[in-house]
Amino acid sequence: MMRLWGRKSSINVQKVLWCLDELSLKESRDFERIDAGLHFGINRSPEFLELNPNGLVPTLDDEGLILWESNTVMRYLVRKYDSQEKFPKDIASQYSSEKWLDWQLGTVWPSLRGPFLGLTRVPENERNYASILKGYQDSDALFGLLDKSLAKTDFCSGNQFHIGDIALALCVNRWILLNETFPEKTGYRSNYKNIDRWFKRIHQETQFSNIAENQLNII
Ligand SMILES: N[C@@H](CCC(=O)N[C@@H](CS)C(=O)NCC(=O)O)C(=O)O
Repeated sequence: MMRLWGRKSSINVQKVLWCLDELSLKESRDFERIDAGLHFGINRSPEFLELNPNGLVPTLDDEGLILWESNTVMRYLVRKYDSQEKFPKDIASQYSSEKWLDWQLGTVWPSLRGPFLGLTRVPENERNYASILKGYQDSDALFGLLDKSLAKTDFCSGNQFHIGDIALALCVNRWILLNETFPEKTGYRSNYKNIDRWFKRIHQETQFSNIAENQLNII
């Protein structure tokens, strides 16, 4: 059986769990999940480092194929298990989704990660509030770019949901929650109407809430 290492509170594990859910692959029936990371440990053990030398989650073992990097794991799951054609396969949708996946990993998350970790993991008296504010405001500006794109389409890569939406919706969720929880530390959050409409659609039409609704466990 496919095995996935990772705690449910990790944004990168959530991407994979959400993708598995969209593909109707169920925990215990189709895959085994092993809690790992943070207080669960395991991810620094020699056995785990043999699988993923980064010592990070998610890590997947599918019939001996070991994969890490959440976006790559999602790409793989869709390629191998999307027999129902849940996700669009035409080249335009596929590569538009790829573009947003890379943007999430290389551009958005590097800005939002600092405020997220700073406010949820770093003890209060050690927090660098200037850097938290800057990171949050940088991400806020970046989401303006996503908002503009979403004025033209229902989802990130066209009018159908794709894995680019998964990666970005989980970032948007943290961007909203951080501001709601620590408004005086994040500063202003823009009111982006197209993101709002898209995020509502994500709630209504996808398995998002199974994976990420109770997000206060991020803290
Ligand atoms: N680029 C990697 C990053 C993986 C990553 O940073 N994982 C974090 C959780 S989100 C982790 O394993 N942190 C160590 C821990 O939880 O102990 C990916 O997308 O999978």
